[in-house]
Amino acid sequence: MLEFIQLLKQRYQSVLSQQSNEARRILYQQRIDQLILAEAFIRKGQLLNGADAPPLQIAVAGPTQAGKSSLVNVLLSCQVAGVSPLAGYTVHPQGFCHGVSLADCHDLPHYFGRFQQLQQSQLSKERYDCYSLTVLNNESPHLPHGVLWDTPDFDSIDSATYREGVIRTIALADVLILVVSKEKYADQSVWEMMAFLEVLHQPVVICLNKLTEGSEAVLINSLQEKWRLARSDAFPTVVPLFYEKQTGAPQWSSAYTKLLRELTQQVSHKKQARFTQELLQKYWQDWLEPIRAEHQALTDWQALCNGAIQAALESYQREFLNHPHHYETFQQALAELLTLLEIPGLAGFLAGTRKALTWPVRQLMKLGRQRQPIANSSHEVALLKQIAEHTLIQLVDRLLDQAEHSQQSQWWKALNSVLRAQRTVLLQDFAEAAQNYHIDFQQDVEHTAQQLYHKLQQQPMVLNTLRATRVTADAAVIAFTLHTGGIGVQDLVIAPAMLTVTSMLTESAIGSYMHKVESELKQQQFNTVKQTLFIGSLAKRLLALPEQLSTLTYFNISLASLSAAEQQLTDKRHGLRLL
Ligand SMILES: Nc1nc2c(ncn2[C@@H]2O[C@H](COP(=O)(O)OP(=O)(O)OP(=O)(O)O)[C@@H](O)[C@H]2O)c(=O)[nH]1
Ligand SMILES: [Mg+2]
Repeated sequence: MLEFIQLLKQRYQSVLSQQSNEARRILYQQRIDQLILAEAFIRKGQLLNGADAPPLQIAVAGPTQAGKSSLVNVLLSCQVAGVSPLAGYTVHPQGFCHGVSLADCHDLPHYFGRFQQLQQSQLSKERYDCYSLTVLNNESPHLPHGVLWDTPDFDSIDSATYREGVIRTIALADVLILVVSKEKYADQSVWEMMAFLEVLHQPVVICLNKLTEGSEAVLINSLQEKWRLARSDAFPTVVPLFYEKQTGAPQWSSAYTKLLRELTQQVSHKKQARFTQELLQKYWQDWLEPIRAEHQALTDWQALCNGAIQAALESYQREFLNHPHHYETFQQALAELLTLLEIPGLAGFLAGTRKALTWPVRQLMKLGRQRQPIANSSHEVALLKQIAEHTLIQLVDRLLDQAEHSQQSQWWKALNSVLRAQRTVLLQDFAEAAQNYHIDFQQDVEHTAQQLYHKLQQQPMVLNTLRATRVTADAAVIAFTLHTGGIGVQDLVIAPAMLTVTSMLTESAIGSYMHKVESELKQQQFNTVKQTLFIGSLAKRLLALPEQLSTLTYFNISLASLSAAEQQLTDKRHGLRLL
């Protein structure tokens, strides 16, 4: 699950960097924050399940200039956190070990992941993904032993750049101290953050800083109201901190000395796994919204491709297989048949042109038999190429339609660019495949001719009539010329001699057998064209186009990895263990 959340976060970050729609940018930024929180909370669960539990963690958080660092110093009873009147002064999480050693915190680097642990003095504004841990030797009366974290603000303009550190530190905390000043307590950013953190179920203390004597009652009431609007858990203890002119720092009243110690008694990690599960479930559907939309777009694309391929096959049937003038393949089989018949007088015919008198006619036919010119002149190959071109034109239309009307308009636009870029290569490959198919299919044509020849041998009457007819010899010459490239396949279809021979055969005793082999040949041809060309070449390439979409712009998370993660989430028994 952790890996899946990290993958999701990383994809959101790269998609965000390319996103220009402002509303989407805001939404995606929120989701990245949620994912950072989820990732951190899962890591906290791992930390708690480790061999030795980490010491108590308390985080001080709040808007800029609220006095967070000042309060950290007060609670620790020493000046260790940097305080400044410059907004956004603290930019790294800084942990201070009170009564605990660095060795006690040895698991924290694992928790912080890519954040590097440095000495406080090494922290620099050049790099935000760092934190420091400083061991203190003094004992403060206000704090139990543990790590107290000063955190960067979450509301200044720059805070977006170091927000991850804030979220990671807050998710680690067993207790959260929210510091707000009287100027800042009503800010929307504060209450959005408090609402966002409710899923962590942490005990919270609110420190209301920079107060003037007597103003606290009204402000606390107002705070309560804001809390109630933002969260559904009980309103926490509010510690009023008065503005101290002489020290320039907040005063922690002795009345609250025991507060934090008491609060830490409430800390329980028993429900960590359940809370993590709740957190994931709360956001899951939102996080996956663009991924599901992409999957939907992919499904829509598959449907478009299948529809286009279906239409292409229908037009192949209509324009070729079932077209009385265009269908040439069976005629070719008949031409092949003629080369198998030993036709008296044919040699004489050829002698004039070929000086091959001594050769048996069948040998001569073999010599002339070439498949390439047939494919080149084939009306079928030309038609297949046209159908492929038309299919792509139709698909581009549908893509543009989707780009205009679908919610995933960017996805469709990008797919359209990929298709445009690939169009020529796709068509070239298809044309090559069509040519190869046509050449290979000559074998089936020859096989049909053989079938007819054997049938004729059983019908000596028909065979003899054929051999004795002058028109058969004419047709045989035409068939021969076809192989030498002298005529094209289409010429063959309309050649009168061929037409006559065809009618003779159709009306003969083998007429019904001819119909049978013709329809078998057609069926075989349809299946071959469908499988090798439209499915094996065109559809396969078209369906693979979305893989070429840039992962910078798209999530590209597979259905399989999404399903595996969902399985973990819903399968409670294993899910909790995996967390
Ligand atoms: N006089 C007075 N000044 C205070 C008090 N608390 C904080 N300040 C001043 O407020 C300013 C900001 O205090 P910080 O503690 O640095 O505030 P912060 O919340 O850590 O601010 P960032 O790190 O910038 O987010 C400093 O100039 C402090 O001296 C207070 O109780 N009294
Ligand atoms: Mg600070």
